[in-house]
Amino acid sequence: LDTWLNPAAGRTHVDIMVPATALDQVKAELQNVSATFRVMIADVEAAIKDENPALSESELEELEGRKGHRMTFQNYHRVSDIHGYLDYLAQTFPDLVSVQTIGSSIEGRPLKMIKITGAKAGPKPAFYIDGGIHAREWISPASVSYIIQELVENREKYAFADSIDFYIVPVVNPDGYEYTHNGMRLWRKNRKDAQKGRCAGTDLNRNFGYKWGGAGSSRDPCQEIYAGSGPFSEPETQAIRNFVSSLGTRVRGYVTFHSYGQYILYPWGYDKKVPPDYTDLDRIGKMAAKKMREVGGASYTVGNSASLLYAASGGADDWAKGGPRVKYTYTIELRDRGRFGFLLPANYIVPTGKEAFAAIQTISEEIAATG
Ligand code: 0X9
Ligand code: ZN
Repeated sequence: LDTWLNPAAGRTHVDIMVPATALDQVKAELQNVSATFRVMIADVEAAIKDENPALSESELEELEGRKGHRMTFQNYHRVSDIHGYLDYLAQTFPDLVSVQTIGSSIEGRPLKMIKITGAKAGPKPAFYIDGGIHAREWISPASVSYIIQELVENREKYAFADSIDFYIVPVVNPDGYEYTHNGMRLWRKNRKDAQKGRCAGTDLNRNFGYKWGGAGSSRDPCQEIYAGSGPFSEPETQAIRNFVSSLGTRVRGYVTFHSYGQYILYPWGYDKKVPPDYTDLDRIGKMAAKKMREVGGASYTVGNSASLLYAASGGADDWAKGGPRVKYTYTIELRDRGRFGFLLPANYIVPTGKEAFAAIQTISEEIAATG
């Protein structure tokens, strides 16, 4: 069985994917132990076919000719389209935007970061945002791309954007992400050792070097939560560590987007403990949830990561809080709550992107106000 979502506080169910051949047996076992169950997705393969009606090459070329890039928010895109959009923005708005490659993935793909500069003079607080640590969580890079669009192309609407420098990596795990497009749709990890005929992939969200290797992570490369051979053993997590560290004490926000479940999580993730300033994190988190609901309609639950979900060590958020001590550090689990799970149809990109942007706006306004 493949667990998509574990049980959590206030949620007494678990989402599991069952091979068709095992379905009758699993149903019988569940009935045996008087567990109630509901089929959420009757045919995963059919759901995969439905989620992302592909644009043809000619439609993509038409788009590129008309707009200068291939990005839409009606479809999930390949890494090259997402990176192409960043390059287009840098060319079109050279005073505001620049693109930098902060490292390379295991398979040699660039880890591209877009910097969106605040218009105000002088040193400004920095806000680091990323997506796509987990390959199969397609709504994450899509929503982060939506955030980038708002910050650049609709900039005049947002006063806070003048007083913050944003640093955004939409696809932290490009190898895994590409593999979900051309290999296994439900792949989670990076593609470490994929060519070597053993179990492939490190869970990048278990590979960060704060409380690495503790609860909720595994030393077994065959597990979905394999933490890697050591803290920061992977080039993707190294690149983030090096880049965020280079920003120094300017960094006031760190948000990493995942799916699914609709949660705004704050540290710690390694244990059911909270950082000393968790009341601030909780207050801003709840303001974000309220705004997200207003703009997109979905409800998000706010709380400490290990208490609300499960303990999991080596996460990016714990490192951001425990290493460079970033004040507003969150993991946001985007839509949905299990109806489609990882296979969220592409027509949900815009409402979910609006929610993601509302969260960034709320946190940014706090950062801009407090300096
Ligand atoms: O388990 C994870 O890495 C995240 N959930 S997901 O379903 N997207 O895989 C939650 C991470 C929360 N943060 C920490 N545990 N540090
Ligand atoms: Zn994830």
